[in-house]
Amino acid sequence: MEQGEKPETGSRRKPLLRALAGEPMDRPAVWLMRQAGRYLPEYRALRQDATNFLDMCLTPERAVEATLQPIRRFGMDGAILFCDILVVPFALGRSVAFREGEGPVLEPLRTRKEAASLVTDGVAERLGAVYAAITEIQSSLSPETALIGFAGAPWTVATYMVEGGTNRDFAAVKRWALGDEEGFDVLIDRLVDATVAHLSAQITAGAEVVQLFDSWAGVLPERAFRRYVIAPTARIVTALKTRHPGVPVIGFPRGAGLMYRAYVMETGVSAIGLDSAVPCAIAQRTLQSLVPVQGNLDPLLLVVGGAAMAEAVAAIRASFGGGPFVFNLGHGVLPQTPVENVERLVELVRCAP
Ligand code: 1CP
Repeated sequence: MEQGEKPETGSRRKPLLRALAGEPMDRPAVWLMRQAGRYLPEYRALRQDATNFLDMCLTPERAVEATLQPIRRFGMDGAILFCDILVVPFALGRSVAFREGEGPVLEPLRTRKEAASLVTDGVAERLGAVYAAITEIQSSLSPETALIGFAGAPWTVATYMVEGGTNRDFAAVKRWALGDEEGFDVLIDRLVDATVAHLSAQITAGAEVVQLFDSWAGVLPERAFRRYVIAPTARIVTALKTRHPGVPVIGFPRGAGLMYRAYVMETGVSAIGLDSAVPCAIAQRTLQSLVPVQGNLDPLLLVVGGAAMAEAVAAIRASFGGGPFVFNLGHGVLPQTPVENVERLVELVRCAP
């Protein structure tokens, strides 16, 4: 049996794995992007003890605890590893810091020469603490809960590396990507190799599903979307499926709009994460007919709660409930989210339709 493949079949398998395998379900499997984090008081307490955020990701006992906190409270079907997409630039030797209130700060990478000097050998060795956490999490989860590993997709990670942090106009990275395709390909190629190594090591350590977060896929025009989102994702998916057949890869090209269908057809992802702007009826016809879909409650509806949230949950379930489906948000849980709304959401998703 290949690493990561599970011997259980049919109804004995974990609900999340069954949904991702396309099995019909009485109720959808559910987990939430950013289900660990500042909206949880126990996370804020844990975070206070850590010197910095990266240290939290790279200290197995803290990463294990942060991963398990939302599972203890809400019992989701998926536990997502507590880590960050920016551990990959860190493992490539770039400086990465997280400043309070400011977000991530990286040393900007702006030239082909610098991209060519990135060393991808040894990435997985440098992130050994992450895989140690995975093995420990796997041993603490109930037999019903699946462990989700993840990485940022090359384009999204490149935006942080080139801009030097969060920058909502993407001027530097788009200028490079659109104006010097061959030079920018050098950076993307390095990130493809590093991402395959990182995800493959996560699967070997015990991740049963992996998700590629392409949070900024939506800012590219079509030609660049094909070159920097679809093509690198296809290479990562092919490499992972060769090494770990049977381990589902969820693609999340946030904001991809009309490019969602090409992304699904051309990357080979096993399932597709939908952002909240994707109309459910259209996605049901054009995407769920191809692969299982995951999403897509607006995170602000989880902040609002009450009848507005309940109605939106019912509408999403009505659209997707008849096919392969994993309930999630359209993006991450927001820090101002009331904990009781998350409890209520999980109940609503699990009640009879
Ligand atoms: O002090 C803190 O607690 C830092 C806040 C925080 C947290 C809780 C950051 C900094 N990262 C994380 C954890 C994290 N990041 C997870 C954990 C698992 C879970 O989902 O519960 C995951 C999956 C991520 C992924 C991530 N990091 C993405 C992709 C998803 C998305 O939200 O678009 C991105 C873009 C990042 C970069 C990042 N990490 C942290 C910040 C503040 C940012 C910048 C976000 C931005 O530019 O808006």
